[in-house]
Amino acid sequence: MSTVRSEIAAGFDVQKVREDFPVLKQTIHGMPLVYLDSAATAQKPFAVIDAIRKFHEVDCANIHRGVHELSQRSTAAYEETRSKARRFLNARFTNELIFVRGTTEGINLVSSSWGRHNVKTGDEIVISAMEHHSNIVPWQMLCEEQGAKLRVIPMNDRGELILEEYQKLLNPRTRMVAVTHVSNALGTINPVRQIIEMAHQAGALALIDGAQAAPHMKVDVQALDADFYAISGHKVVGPTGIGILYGKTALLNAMPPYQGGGDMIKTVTFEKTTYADLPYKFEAGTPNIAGGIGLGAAFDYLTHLGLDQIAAYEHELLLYGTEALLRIPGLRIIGTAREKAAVLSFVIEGIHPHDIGTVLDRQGIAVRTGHHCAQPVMDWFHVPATTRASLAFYNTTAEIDALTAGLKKVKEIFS
Ligand code: 7TS
Repeated sequence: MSTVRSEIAAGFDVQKVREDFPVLKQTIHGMPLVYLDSAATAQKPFAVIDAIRKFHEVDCANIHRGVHELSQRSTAAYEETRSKARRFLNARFTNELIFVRGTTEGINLVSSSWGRHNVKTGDEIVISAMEHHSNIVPWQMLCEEQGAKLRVIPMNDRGELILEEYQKLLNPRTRMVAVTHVSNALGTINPVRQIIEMAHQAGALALIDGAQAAPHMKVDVQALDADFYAISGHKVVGPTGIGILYGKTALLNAMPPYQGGGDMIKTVTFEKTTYADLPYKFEAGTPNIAGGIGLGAAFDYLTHLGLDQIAAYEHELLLYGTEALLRIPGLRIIGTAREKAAVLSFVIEGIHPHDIGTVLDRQGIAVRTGHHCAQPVMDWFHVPATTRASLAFYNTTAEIDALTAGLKKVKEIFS
């Protein structure tokens, strides 16, 4: 299996791929940019930039309301992205894909609309110890409002969820299990198929935060049997301010609207409003049309490159990077799961991550330092913050070499 993976990776022409990303061709503080912060946001290929530009230059109009040519064009392009999202996530029906601002809004939509109508006093919501704040806080808010209880699946020292403990948390009061597919702070790839199955056996629903999975691996919401799956456009080389929430038809149909306004109604009188059918019931107001169209180009781009090819190549980068970092004395990698995406979170004894990030930046190397919006993960590992190099398919082993050289300089300065 791993030989097959490395053969696929060997066939990946990263130099050619890099030509598609104009932002990568620049120097920062006189050094070539080494962008290692793709978990925060991915860079954008020409295909996405051009699609957004074409919309504004040629097709700009509001959607779902005009008989005129421009409105028809913009509506068609925007709705085409919904079909592309269906194929990208392998959903069954196009109306199961709701446009949202991003993963955060997708989760808030479910916790508000589904949550307020299905979670009562004494009910329980299960999340995990490695969630991004966006998959903690909305559930916490819901629990406070409804008098429900938030329960947390613990993890082991490698940063893997402990499924035996998860099993113990499940009971007839469990309404929802909301877990990340891939951890942004640790890189752990969770066994979400199994997690969902266990939730269903307990009579609960399952929401998967796919923000960090969708850019790096093939996602199949039907094979996973996820009830809800949320992704952010900007992490899949698309624009910011747009994302997709997948939900099963029957669940979405039974849920009340999230926001009221234009485009989500059938009829309005002062006495009563009737709501539009799926997916429009959840899409009040003029959306991020350009973003939606750009997202469609992003789906095409990743599909064309091949998610399996991307995953194989990034895995090789992860192995290379892990080995390289471990050669640095005093460096400890936080997150060593056996199933891991290309995230390298680490601490260096005696040096604060912000100092590391600042010195690296002077060398043109962009990493993220801090708690990565996952403060409970930092608490669990007893570190205030980490430095995180998050890799994408446009990164190279030479860039990892630049990172290790940069870290050697950090050590010289601070020791
Ligand atoms: N869930 C996970 C696992 C994430 O990594 C992020 C963003 C989100 C949800 C929220 O996504 P948004 O697009 O709605 O903001 N993670 C990061 C990060 O790791 N660094 O910056 C943002």
